[in-house]
Amino acid sequence: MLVLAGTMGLATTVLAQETIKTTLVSGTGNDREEGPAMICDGDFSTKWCVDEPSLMPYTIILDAGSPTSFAEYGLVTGNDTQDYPDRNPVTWVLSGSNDKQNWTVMDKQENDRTLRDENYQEYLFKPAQKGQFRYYRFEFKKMAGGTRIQLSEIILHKVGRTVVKATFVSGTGNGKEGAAMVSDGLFYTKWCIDEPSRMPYSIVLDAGSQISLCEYGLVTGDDTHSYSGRNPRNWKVYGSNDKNNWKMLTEVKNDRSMRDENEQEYRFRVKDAAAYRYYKFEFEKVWEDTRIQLSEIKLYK
Ligand SMILES: [Ca+2]
Repeated sequence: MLVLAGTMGLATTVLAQETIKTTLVSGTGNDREEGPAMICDGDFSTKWCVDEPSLMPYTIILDAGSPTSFAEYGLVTGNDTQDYPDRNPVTWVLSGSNDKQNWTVMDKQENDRTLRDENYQEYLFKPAQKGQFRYYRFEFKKMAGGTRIQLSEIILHKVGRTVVKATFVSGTGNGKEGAAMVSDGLFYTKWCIDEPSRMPYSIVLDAGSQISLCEYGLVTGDDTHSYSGRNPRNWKVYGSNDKNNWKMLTEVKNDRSMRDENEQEYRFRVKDAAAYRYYKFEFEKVWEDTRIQLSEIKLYK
């Protein structure tokens, strides 16, 4: 297991999840230190960083050794993406092949804003089209700003994450914008509360059975863009099997990754924790003032 430098108090640990060992076939750029080979050397501290507009789309072709299928791929941001978020790719195509000549498109992302201004952070994508291929080609066509791309790794995961159908147990606030709105499965319904005397605001969810939580998603409200500052800033996540004894799993302080965007999901990693049935979120601080709003909280195993 590779343990990364913590960012913003978030437990950023690559899970002991099976990954496919790949080698580089070819890629854009010939810089040694920041060349394409850095994308699959298994080291987050080295990166691929290219700014050659005439060579766009920037391409990476990986060799899985033999025809292999995978469930999800991860793009890992660079060592200084917090300072240079414009280098994150937003538009790309992923294709698979067994002969490096005939390519099957597996995934297309256009103006995707999943990658954020965080260093060494992995963002996962499920390909729309599955297949068993030896070679995988990534063509990066557009970056968040400018023409320079940087990524520290591309990782192919054999096993994907599954969203857990969680039900609401309890939380701070009732009614039309009550706490239960965070687990009704709808992005356009939200939990919105401003009662400072009841802080920290809490949400308890029931995963239905014991699960080992590997990620959770916080989804912003339907009008967060117009009403900025309602995203949580400091929070803790706990697990329990009896709703009495709670074990803290992760703590986030001064989170800056959630943006003032509507109905946008931000996923957070949890260090491999024991299995629990109940999960409690305690929101201690909101970005501005004391009103919080979230449209959903999602659990992933
Ligand atoms: Ca909702």
